[in-house]
Amino acid sequence: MATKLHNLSDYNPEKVPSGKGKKVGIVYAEWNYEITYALRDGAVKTLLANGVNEEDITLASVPGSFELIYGASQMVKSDKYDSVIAIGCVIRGDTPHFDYICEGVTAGLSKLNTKYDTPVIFGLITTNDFQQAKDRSGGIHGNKGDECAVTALHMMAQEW
Ligand code: RBF
Repeated sequence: MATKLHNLSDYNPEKVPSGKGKKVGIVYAEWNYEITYALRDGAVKTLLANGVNEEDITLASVPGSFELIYGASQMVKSDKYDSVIAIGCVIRGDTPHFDYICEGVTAGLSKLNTKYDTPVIFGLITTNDFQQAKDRSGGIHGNKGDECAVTALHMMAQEW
């Protein structure tokens, strides 16, 4: 069966709320930096294109995806941001490590979303190989960083 390829980052640009005046923290992992830098840059570009001021975007790097939990937690607790985007890339290897990191990061970031008032956007891509990660960080499946930015804009615009 043929797989229909489509850009997963398609969204209606007219429905993206403006981020003017909003402050966004982006924490990104250095592991698989070729992927995470592309995701980070995609997020920044989309935030800027939708009204967020450059000086209102703060970038912080952490060594690996597991440290995204701590980095995002610190950003949230600082109360300086209207949203926090956590970006990482975990590629499946030969050991069960992949599962532990993915589960740990997912649980850690999820907890922040229920405990604190700042929305944390999940920008962890988890793939079987490097090519799948490339395809989702500015390749045939778009850029997940771009999607994270759009999600952050929606979450910040909502009156809760
Ligand atoms: N971090 C990532 O962001 N992506 C990975 O694919 C990744 N794979 C790892 C595989 C192994 C075997 C180990 C030990 C660590 C890996 N890490 C990865 C790093 C991890 O997120 C974290 O930085 C370290 O475990 C230190 O807390």
